[in-house]
Amino acid sequence: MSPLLEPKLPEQGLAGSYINGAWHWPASGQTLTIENPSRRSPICEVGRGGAAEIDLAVSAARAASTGWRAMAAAERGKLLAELGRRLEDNAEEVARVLAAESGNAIKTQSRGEAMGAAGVLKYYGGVAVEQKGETLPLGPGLLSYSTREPHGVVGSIIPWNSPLQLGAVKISMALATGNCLILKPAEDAPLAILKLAELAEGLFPPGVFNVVTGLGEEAGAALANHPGIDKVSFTGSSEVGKLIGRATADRIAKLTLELGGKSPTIVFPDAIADGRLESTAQQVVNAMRFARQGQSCTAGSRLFVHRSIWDQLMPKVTEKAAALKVGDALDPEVDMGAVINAERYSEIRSFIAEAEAQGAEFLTGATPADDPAGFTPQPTILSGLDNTWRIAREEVFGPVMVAIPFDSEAEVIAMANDTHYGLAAFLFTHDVSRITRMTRAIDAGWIQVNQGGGQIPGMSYGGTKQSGMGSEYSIEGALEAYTYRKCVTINIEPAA
Ligand code: TXE
Repeated sequence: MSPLLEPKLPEQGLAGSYINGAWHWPASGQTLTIENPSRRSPICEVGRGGAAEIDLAVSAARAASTGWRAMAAAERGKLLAELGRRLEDNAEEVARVLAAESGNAIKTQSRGEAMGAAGVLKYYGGVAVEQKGETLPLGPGLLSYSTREPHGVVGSIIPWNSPLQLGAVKISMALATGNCLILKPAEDAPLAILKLAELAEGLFPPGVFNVVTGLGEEAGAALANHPGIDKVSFTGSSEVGKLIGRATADRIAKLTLELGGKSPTIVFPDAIADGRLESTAQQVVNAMRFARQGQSCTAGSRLFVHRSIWDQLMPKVTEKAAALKVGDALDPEVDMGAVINAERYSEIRSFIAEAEAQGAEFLTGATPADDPAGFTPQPTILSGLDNTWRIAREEVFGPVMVAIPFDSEAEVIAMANDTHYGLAAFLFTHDVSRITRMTRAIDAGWIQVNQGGGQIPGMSYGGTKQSGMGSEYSIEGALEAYTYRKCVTINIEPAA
């Protein structure tokens, strides 16, 4: 076991699942080994929970639901904000756990993610009171008003690419709106979420916040299919999103999905004029999410560059990507760590090898080694291909950006939208009319102009087309997705 995490044994408390305010070892006694993808070495074992643990958690959550939804929103908000503060106070330790299990570098990603997750908890803690309804002025004889009611018990399933941030979003949205939650973290990276559950010990009433660790097809499927789950919130692959959609459709359970992306980054000539070359190139690299090895659903992985500035911009972008230091996510000097596991590494490898065989040109990077010491592909930028190639159409979920020149606005809009995804886009130009035309034309839930930043608490974030449904990070998104409107109309008798 690693001194990094020092996971507790069942008799010491932490044993994989946190159910009804206590640590729980799965009935089967089976475990999953959590590995450090930078070092290809085991970190610790967690419980391999399944249907039995989901049943227990659902019962606990249903029992807690009446009291939790009745609590004043301000009180619920205070508890969430307190969890955010506890996370902030322990951010460095949690960030180290996160870096070890996810492969995301402590310097560029994991430390920021721990603080970002705390910020999300505090944001929703503050806005929990905004769970407001509406009234209608119907004259003296009627009072008609609506309230926002929680669905009841929410099941959330999250991936491994940014587990703490995504977990914090799911916890916050469910709990702020008066729902109880069962969170199923990814089997590859559940440890930071367990740390968060440890920080939540004694904070929420038992059963309000539960974590069940286990495999997707076991614990995840049991959660999505459970009749006691009123709403499912899922972030992950489109393939599993569709499975969950089918499972919830049978009982009309509410559903939000945050799925993949193949986001365009579009650079017009004026974006490098007037001394902006350096900063634009840097933002293009940021948009690609190299700090997460490109394992981000928003990654600007298709770079469209106006042909007239290709020879100026591409060397700069390439130079900046190539300068990123790749290695062990816990090394304080490393910018880019490891991809999550052998399977993902090998898929990324085959995407790049296929493009190489088809004649793509490496501006930087190479087809990754067959059997590496850690799952650490290099930042890779490919050109000499077009938007129809598989590597330009499918989500690689690795540090691979394809660069394609364009000549006209109409041409680049057509290429940007020629995808079944519609999550994010990055646009680089300072021409207000062009910005307005382009932002109107591009199919994406989130368009950033002249920057490649991350999600902002308070701003609704979600995709169109096959990138998902529903939005996160804002109180409006939480109200739409985690509550329903209950309308009450009262016939008022006149005074006798
Ligand atoms: O995701 P999965 P994977 C995309 C990305 C990546 C690909 C595969 O392209 O390469 O998906 O990643 C749980 N019922 N994204 O295979 O399988 C699983 O345990 C219920 C984009 O790791 O979707 C985990 O908790 N749950 C994405 C979660 O689903 C199931 C982030 C995600 O795993 C399940 C991740 C089932 N049958 C991957 N099967 C994004 N939007 O950011 C698995 N799970």
